Amino acid sequence: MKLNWSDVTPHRIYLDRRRFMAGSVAALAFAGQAQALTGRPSPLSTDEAPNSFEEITQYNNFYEFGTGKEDPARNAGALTIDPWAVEITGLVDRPGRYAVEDLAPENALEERIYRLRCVEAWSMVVPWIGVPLASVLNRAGLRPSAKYVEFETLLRPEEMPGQRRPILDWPYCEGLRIDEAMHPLTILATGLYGQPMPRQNGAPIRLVVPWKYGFKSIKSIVRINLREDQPLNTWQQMQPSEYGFYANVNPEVDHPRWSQATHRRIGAGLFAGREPTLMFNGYADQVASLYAGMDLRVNY
Ligand SMILES: Nc1nc2c(c(=O)[nH]1)N[C@H]1C(S)=C(S)[C@@H](COP(=O)(O)O)O[C@H]1N2
Ligand SMILES: [Mo]
Repeated sequence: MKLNWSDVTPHRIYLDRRRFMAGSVAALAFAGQAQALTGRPSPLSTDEAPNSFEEITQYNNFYEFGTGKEDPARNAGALTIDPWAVEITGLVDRPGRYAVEDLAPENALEERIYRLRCVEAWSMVVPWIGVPLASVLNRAGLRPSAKYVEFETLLRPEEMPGQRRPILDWPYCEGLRIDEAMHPLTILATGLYGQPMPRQNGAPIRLVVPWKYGFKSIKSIVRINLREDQPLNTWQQMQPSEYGFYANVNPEVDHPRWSQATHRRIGAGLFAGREPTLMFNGYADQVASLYAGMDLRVNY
């Protein structure tokens, strides 16, 4: 297979950057903007080559900014992300409004290079920067009665043109079972590729759950609510026969309208073959035990 320059460059530059990351001058030069955000490397990262910054920021799903893959990059620029507060409510000892820096302080940031598999059967590898969601929930004082966590995206139709139309039941909501939320792979991300989170990717703070279909990884979060009963997530509410609460990546359980056995890797080239989809998106060793004894055809 012939690689061309644009195929190999992003990753090479990226590896070089990682090598020289200690010098923030290199980081600044790379980021090409005033602010750099670094996270220490994590053993939970994949060693697969990340997609390019262009791919990750130009091909997005963020229906608040439109349903086309290029709409978020085109329309998200107007979103006000400073000031921003995340409200933590429900079954915690310390409810309140928290600043993003309180939830994800710079000295706690980690880099997590994860596979991302969309339910639409495409995938990428993204070098996120963030903190374990568990660290945030622990600091908020999770109560034993909290069995589920619910997340909500900002509701602001003035700045989110997609919200002016009833495409989904706004605001976008998601949820996790507490053991999923506390799993070390689950993070709140505030950046990627060594810089603050681009708006089209869910600035200033979004969830990343790498073993689940991408729609679980809710963007631009303003509320985290701890509750006893299972929340209804937006896509399940829209189309319950097609999208469930769990949404674990599973090549053996097809979407009613397409196969989930394989996917297209973004950036792999027009003529690249499809890749086989792995159980739990390749994270089975770490997460399969969460679902022991559950029928994953019923709990899709
Ligand atoms: N608020 C919100 N979060 C969202 C979405 C959305 O439309 N709105 N799309 C989801 C889907 S379907 C995917 S695949 C991922 C895409 O994340 P990315 O654009 O950073 O790759 O975001 C998820 N989070
Ligand atoms: Mo998705």
